[in-house]
Amino acid sequence: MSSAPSHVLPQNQPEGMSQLVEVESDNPGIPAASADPSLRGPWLCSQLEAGNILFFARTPFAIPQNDREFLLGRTQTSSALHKNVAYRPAEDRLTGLAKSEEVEAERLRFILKNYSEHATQFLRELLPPYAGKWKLDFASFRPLEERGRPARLHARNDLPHFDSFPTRPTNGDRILRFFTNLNPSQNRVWNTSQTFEAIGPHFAKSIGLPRAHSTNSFARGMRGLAGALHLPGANRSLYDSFMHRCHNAMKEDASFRETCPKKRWEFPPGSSWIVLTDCVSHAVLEGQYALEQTFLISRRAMVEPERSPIAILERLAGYPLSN
Ligand SMILES: O=C(O)CCC(=O)C(=O)O
Ligand SMILES: [Fe+2]
Repeated sequence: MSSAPSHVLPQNQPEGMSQLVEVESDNPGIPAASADPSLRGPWLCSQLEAGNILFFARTPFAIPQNDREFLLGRTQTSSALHKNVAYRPAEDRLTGLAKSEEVEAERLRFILKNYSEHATQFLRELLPPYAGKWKLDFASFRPLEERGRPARLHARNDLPHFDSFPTRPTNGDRILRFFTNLNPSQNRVWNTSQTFEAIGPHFAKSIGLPRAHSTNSFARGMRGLAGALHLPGANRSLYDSFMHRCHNAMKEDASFRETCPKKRWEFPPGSSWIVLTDCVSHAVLEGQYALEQTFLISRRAMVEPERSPIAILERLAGYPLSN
């Protein structure tokens, strides 16, 4: 990895550049880990909330070798494993596969279910302040080479962005992702730039904060009706609409993406890492074959809630941005 250990602050670094926290029991940078294990979880949470990356040189739970072989495409028969696939834990089902791919879909569902369950159990133990205070979002398998992967501008993941999901508003809750590089020989390469704390206010100025919802009873009634009819975007809070516009603005802004300070990360084969991707501006540049599980963590579970994007934006706005 191209980084100093987490407890050494590099000199002359722009504000809000992510650092790597190597989570190993003998890392002397983790304070009091051995003396008082009850401090370890909150400390790791505070590192995530500061925009740092928790890094595991080896995935902290086993992924069976025959499952890896299957995912790497050595034993499949069709094209099912040649595209990104999402797994929805709440419904125990995959999306993104065709009917003809059913046999492989079944095996893939089983592997993603396992990954999802292991990641959940692992996070429960690693990060007690967040445990159970989350909504389990999707898991995904990412078999495509990221370098040069064609995508619409707003869907491009090789341009620095804060995550915001147009179809899953969080209402101020946090997006935490657990990634694993399954590739046996190739690193997964990311850039990160400054955190939301450092550059969110700049985007708030350039794209404008959302205007407060009107409190008159007609407008309230119309919003209630739109919600009851499940109209698209009806439940999207002011926070979500800002974060989505910010995500798009970052990708559209050629000067930002070219001139923003960048740190390059190389996640080796067999490693895992955890990031709050709504406050770490990130881009994936290279790599093929990754697994990922997303958690939507209650904003109320944060150990430093005032550092959350919603708190930063509400301080700027002077009014609530959640529903
Ligand atoms: O696949 C990756 O490594 C990260 C891509 C990304 O930015 C995302 O899924 O939001
Ligand atoms: Fe992303």
